[in-house]
Amino acid sequence: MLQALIFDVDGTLADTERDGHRPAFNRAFEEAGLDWHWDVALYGELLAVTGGKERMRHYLNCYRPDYRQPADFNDLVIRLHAAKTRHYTEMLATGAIPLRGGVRRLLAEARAAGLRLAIATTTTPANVSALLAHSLSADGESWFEVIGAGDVVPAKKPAPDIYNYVLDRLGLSPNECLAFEDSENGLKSSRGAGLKTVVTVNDYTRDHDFGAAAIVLDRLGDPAMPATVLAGPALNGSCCLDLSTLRKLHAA
Ligand code: XBP
Ligand code: MG
Repeated sequence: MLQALIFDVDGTLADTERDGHRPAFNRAFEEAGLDWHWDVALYGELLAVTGGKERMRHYLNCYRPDYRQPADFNDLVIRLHAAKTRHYTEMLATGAIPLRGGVRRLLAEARAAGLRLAIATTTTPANVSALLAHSLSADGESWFEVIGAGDVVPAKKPAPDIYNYVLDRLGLSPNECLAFEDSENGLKSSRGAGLKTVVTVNDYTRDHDFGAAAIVLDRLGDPAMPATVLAGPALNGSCCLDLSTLRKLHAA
């Protein structure tokens, strides 16, 4: 029996990376007087590494071999990341980043049907709270029984740890749940935890390898903006990925 749906956040619930996280990083860099700037294309490459602090270190190692680390480098990374989180959550508070098409519809359908909801993400917990409060609903966080986020597990996606953490807290086995992801790192993580996974692609992830997904779509879809299946079973006349299709995918 399908008991719970477990959602990734960035790229899956909302398109947060290009116009959310990326400018927030750039503002933090500018504010600190650093000449680091991540344009849209570079940021797409940097997304290969999950986690903001890890991403900054990766940038310096691979793109700025000239950079000389100060003695307090670890503190600098932590300070920059805290500033980035402040900029990002302030941006979310203005309602700047809406949920992706069909997300609200599916969450509401699942709640009405008594399915349990959870989150498994690499992003910082404050980012999840801000997105849910400002883009879903004032009580959006309470829609999710378990929120696994950020440094709560040391190994971020593509490691399966965050999904295992969430499954453990839900008290469910992977075959009682479905995961929702947008990226190859995310899919590796969910599959590594044994979860069947729905993928909705975005501009940064369209060309990733999603061979291990149960279905790949351009969005979850709703009547105003229907979903298109990119790989996997057809939606059988429905405009979107609804609960009956989800139950079939889960049972297949
Ligand atoms: C996406 C990420 C995150 C964000 C930045 O995670 O890789 O690192 O880009 O978040 P997911 P922080 O798709 O699993 O939600 O800066 O807070 O780490
Ligand atoms: Mg993601």
